[in-house]
Amino acid sequence: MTDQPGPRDDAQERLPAPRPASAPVPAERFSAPPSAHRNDLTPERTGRIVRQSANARWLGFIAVIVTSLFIIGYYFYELGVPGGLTTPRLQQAADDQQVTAVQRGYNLYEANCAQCHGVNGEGGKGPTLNRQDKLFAHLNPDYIRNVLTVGGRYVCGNPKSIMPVWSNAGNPPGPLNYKQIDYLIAFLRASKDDTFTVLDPSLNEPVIDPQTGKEKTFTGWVDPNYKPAPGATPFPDCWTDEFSQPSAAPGASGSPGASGAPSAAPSAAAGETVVQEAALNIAFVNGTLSAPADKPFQIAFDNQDSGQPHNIEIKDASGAATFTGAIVTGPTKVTYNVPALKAGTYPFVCSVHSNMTGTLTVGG
Ligand code: HEC
Ligand SMILES: [Cu+2]
Repeated sequence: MTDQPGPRDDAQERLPAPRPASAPVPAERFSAPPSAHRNDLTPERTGRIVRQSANARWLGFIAVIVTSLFIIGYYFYELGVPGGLTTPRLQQAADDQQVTAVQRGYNLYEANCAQCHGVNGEGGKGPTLNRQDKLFAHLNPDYIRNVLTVGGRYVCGNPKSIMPVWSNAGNPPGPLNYKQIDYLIAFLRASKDDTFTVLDPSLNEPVIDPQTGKEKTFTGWVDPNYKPAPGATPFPDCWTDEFSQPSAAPGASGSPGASGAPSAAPSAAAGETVVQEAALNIAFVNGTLSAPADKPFQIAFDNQDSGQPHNIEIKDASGAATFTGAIVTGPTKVTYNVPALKAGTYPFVCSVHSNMTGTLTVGG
């Protein structure tokens, strides 16, 4: 601004002081009132500054408190309150994901696997999956992944295994992708102690049980506290080995070697009855058999299932096995010598495939 005479060496805004036209130009350099140029503080101003700084200190104090509380709170939110009161946030997120994986695995299992392994893994055409000793020592995630990638032949080396390849990384590729395989593994390894909600596979909404009106739930299979009995043999690598172990020896008169020459069957010299049974497509061809009471008899068993192990196991009313025939892999014929049985009705099964069942009527 150059409308004022005199040197201007500071940039302060000045209001032009009114002056009479006649008066000489004041000698003062500044046109602001003298109060503006005071360097000392008035008592009011001092008071104000003191009050302001007290406020500022409070504000700062509160800011520090709030920030520290936030940091402490966030610390516990992130890492969990000690003593297990809350779950760390990352852990929580992982748990939620785990739950989702198990729920999806459940649906995949029921849709693809239950037909052979049973709705609860109790077994059927395929081996049981829900047994603790098996889950403990045998069905680990890597193993399950391999089985699903290679197919059933991975288990016992049986090239005719009825279990197909499931993973689309297999050869030939199966129907499930790596994520779905992960979900299945998560489900098979889920803990017994955890309860999960059944979700509708397409809607992803909880399924309501029409009877109770409540959400349907399921639990995992794995008992986290399971400990095998000391000295127990771990589950064999090949599930059928379990049946062919000599544990059944005392009553296992059906072993083809022990029961004399199988060729003796047609002769049945002693007038023994010969009952015909066959197995095809993992089922007994004759669902009902009959035999005389209190007399030993023979079962001519024709396993027509190529590559499939089958036998006949006759149970009594209590469900205990009264006769266990040797397991034979088809196509084969074998003759079982069954000891005398009292009159009655006896269910029989294939020891390998728990869904192969029939009824034997003795002395009917
Ligand atoms: C057509 C029937 C069938 C279907 C469907 C089926 N499996 Fe299997 N599974 C078998 C048979 C049979 C075996 C035993 C392998 C063999 O020796 O042939 C087996 C073996 C297994 C094993 C290894 C068991 C062991 O004792 O080592 C696992 C794990 C398994 N299946 C998981 C699954 C899963 C998961 C699914 C669904 C994606 C499935 N299976 C679908 C028939 C089936
Ligand atoms: Cu069988």
